[in-house]
Amino acid sequence: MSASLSKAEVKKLVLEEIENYRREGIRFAIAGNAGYGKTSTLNVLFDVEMKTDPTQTATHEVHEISMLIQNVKGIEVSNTQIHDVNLTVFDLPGLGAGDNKNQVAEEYFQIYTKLLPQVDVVLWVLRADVRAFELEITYLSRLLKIAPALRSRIIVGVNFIDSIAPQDWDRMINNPSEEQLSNLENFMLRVDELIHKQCDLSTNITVPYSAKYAWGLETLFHRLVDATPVGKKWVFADLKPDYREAFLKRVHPKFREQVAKEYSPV
Ligand SMILES: Nc1nc2c(ncn2[C@@H]2O[C@H](COP(=O)(O)OP(=O)(O)OP(=O)(O)O)[C@@H](O)[C@H]2O)c(=O)[nH]1
Ligand SMILES: [Mg+2]
Repeated sequence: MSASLSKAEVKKLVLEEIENYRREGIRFAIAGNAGYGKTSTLNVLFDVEMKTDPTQTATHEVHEISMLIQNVKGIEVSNTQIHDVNLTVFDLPGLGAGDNKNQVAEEYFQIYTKLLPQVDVVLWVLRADVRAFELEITYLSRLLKIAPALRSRIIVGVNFIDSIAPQDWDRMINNPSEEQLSNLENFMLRVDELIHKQCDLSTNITVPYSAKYAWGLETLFHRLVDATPVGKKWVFADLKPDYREAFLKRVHPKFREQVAKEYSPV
């Protein structure tokens, strides 16, 4: 910023920028292979109930859920407290979906290339019990060639950690067993090597969780907030320490009704 600007002018510019961010809202997207629990993740993370399926492709088009975060007190613009900011989350169809796999994947990939460059944070979901990353490496590399700026906006979620070998999740304390934790550590090293390094992601963030057992969700929510661009992060500023719960209290109750109407299982 030029040194010749007065303090008042600088303030005005900053406030304008913040106001722009506010109007635009915050946008998250969830992406990855079919059946990796993308919709389930959003269901537990945002306390909604969209349709999922144990055997068939469940999400065939982009589902958009939009919630108003109320009473945001993080910042003042022109002496007016900002109260409401919109958070939109896009649930994408799975890339490897469909009977004619290549064709459908390609069609969905086009959706990815159009939508993802417009969002602030992408959660790219892997499965802890699937060790083949070819599909992810292929599509991530292609995507990043088309939209290199996404390098700093993609974080990796490792879902299904309850299913990692030897699948002996401790239900009493709702935690992975010692052996699962040790296997998870190795899995994360492979993710680092094959996804972050090979695809050249600059975020270097991998978050293990289980949507089924609601394990690791608080950390997942934190990582999404941490990855939000600096200009928009203030929206979450006064939610600490119980980020997600505090956040959900701020979302207008009508939001859940609306999502249920549009995307609930029939
Ligand atoms: N064991 C286990 N099952 C899970 C987990 N997350 C999701 N599932 C199950 O996996 C199946 C697929 O979940 P979805 O949420 O529909 O997966 P998706 O990635 O949205 O699938 P598409 O929309 O078809 O791309 C469902 O039966 C979920 O109950 C998890 O963490 N652990
Ligand atoms: Mg889905």
